[in-house]
Amino acid sequence: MNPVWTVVGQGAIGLLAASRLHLNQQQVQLFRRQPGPFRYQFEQQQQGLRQIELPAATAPIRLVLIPVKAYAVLPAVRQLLPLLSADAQVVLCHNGMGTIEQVLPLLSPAQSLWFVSTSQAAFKPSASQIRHTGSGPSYLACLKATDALHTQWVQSAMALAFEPLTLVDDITPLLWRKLAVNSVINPLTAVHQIRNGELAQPQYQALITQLLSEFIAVAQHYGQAFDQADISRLVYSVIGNTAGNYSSMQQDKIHGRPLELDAITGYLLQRADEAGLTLPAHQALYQALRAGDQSLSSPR
Ligand code: KPL
Repeated sequence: MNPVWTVVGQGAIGLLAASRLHLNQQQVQLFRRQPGPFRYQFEQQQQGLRQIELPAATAPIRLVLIPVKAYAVLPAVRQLLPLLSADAQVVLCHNGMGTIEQVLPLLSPAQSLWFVSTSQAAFKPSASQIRHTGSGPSYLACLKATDALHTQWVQSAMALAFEPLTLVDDITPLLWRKLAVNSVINPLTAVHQIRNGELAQPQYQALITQLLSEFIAVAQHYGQAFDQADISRLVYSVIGNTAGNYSSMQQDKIHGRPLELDAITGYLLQRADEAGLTLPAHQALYQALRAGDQSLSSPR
């Protein structure tokens, strides 16, 4: 019998992962605020629609994927702690940085922590519909050693949930790389309320260049070397590959939900502050989004 996976919440990436696990004959339960099973429609790329029903989670929880927004990670972990088994494997998956340091000290000696950084894209047209909208590489790293059996369970399940998945020893450089992408695309699309592809327009070019050079200065201070041309190519390739999509921050803003700003732009500003650096372009985006300020909404 396969071990049971618990997926926290009912966000787009979480339901994508839960659906793929379920369709690959894994046992999956959902840890949500609402009681009872959750029934939804899953639209896979080129594979049509599937109706899926997943049961509500029951304790003890041994294998748990927490694909919630960065600001919700700590509250979710605190809520889960009394329900976790002594050997629980906790997998985080979100944009931005800063949660690993917060969660690690909360786990007991035999519990382990993992992180998945993904470029899979999913969209919820309604509360009970989930659409897989884009595929891309994902990376998995173990942040706290565990035994061979638990390693095998986590690695094989995450490969099903996030395929194509690569196992890495050190997730930090990849998290910085993703931070570069998210710290440009997410706040800009949220401030201007545009699709990702609009950022390829020439009027955004100078600002994107400045955001990236500010990012590179901070990353370098923390031992992460990035080349401007290289990172710029990466950001423009994501802009091109996700041209028709709205970023998660644009969606959160338009629906009046909290923004992942503190784990993305805020994280960068905090690290810059500690390093004695100033980041005027990131600071301006941060302030515009914090204040709900629309003054940057016309770049022309
Ligand atoms: O990760 C994303 C997000 O929307 O959060 C990007 C890469 C910007 C794709 O939209």
